[in-house]
Amino acid sequence: MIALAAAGMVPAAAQGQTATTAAPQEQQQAATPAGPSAAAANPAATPAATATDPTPGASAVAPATGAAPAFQHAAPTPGIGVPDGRAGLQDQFSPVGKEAAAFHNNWLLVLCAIISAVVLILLIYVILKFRRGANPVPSRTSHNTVVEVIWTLAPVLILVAIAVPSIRLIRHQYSPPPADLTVKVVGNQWYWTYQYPDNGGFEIVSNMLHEKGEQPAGAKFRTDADGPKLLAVDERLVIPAGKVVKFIVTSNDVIHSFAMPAFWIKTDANPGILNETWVKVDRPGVYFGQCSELCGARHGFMPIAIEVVTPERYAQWVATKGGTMPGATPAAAPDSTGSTTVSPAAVTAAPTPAAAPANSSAPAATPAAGAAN
Ligand SMILES: [Cu+2]
Repeated sequence: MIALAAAGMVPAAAQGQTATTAAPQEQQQAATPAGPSAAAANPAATPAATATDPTPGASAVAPATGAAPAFQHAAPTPGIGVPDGRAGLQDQFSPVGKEAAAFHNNWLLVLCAIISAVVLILLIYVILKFRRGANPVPSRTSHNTVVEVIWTLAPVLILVAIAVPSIRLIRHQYSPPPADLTVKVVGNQWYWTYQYPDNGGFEIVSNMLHEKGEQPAGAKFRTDADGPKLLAVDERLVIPAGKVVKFIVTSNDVIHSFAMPAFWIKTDANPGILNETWVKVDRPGVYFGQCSELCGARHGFMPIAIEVVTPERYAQWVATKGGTMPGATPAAAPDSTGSTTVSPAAVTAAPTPAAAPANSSAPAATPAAGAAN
């Protein structure tokens, strides 16, 4: 709805009620020059018809390919990248995730089971063998060197057996390979913005999709093709498959947390601090996560959806957002001027000082948000 309002899809009078909540995002949209961002908001703002019918805005921002085809988002696969009620971990699709899940499932769980079984068997043995009925005269044994050496050494060996793969995993997690693409992830109360500095610096604003009948007037509502309830968003974070993607994570207001269970990611988004994590996902698909740090009234309603696409489709998607691919410099938009005009815009678009007071008027914002539901 907020994106709609900013894009002028909703009459100004209609937004009056939610003006307070709309403020930060509206500023963000308004601060961005008419070019890429306004057009970027368009596909989201236009209800379902967009998919088949490219809007004038979308074609206008695609100098690279001439006629930009509308980008078809993929539908999620059941049981992949979504919680499905299972007891264990979600299937993993990043190198770190695969290593961590294997470490957990094939090593930690097995060790836990063996230790629990050994302790249980010893307990049962002691209870039966040394019960009072069988030992009218109790033993007065107080030391046994062999047993003492065993119960000291065995835990040490177990800890070493856990520490070695654990430290190796941490090393892999925090020493990423050189990045092919960097995406800046910014948490906001209560939505995410994603910036693509390597693709011309455009920014997308990602809001949760509401259920049919609950969506703000004129806004798109969730369908199953978008994803599950409370997880589907209007604008997904799109990354190319098979590439090392670095996420730089920060926040505009309070502490959020950027979490994607299928990629083994959970990184706090702290205002004023840049955290870093990375993924390399080979399987194209849609994956869902949520903000995982209690960040205010609508903390539960700022999901994260990452769509992994082939590099060719990634270039298409970037074109629909008015971005550029590094290396493939289009004649219409020289790289250097493109990036210099966009970069300051991206900086001014970050509504850090302005947004803070608007957001901190929580009492006003919360009832409005409630009313929007
Ligand atoms: Cu949050």
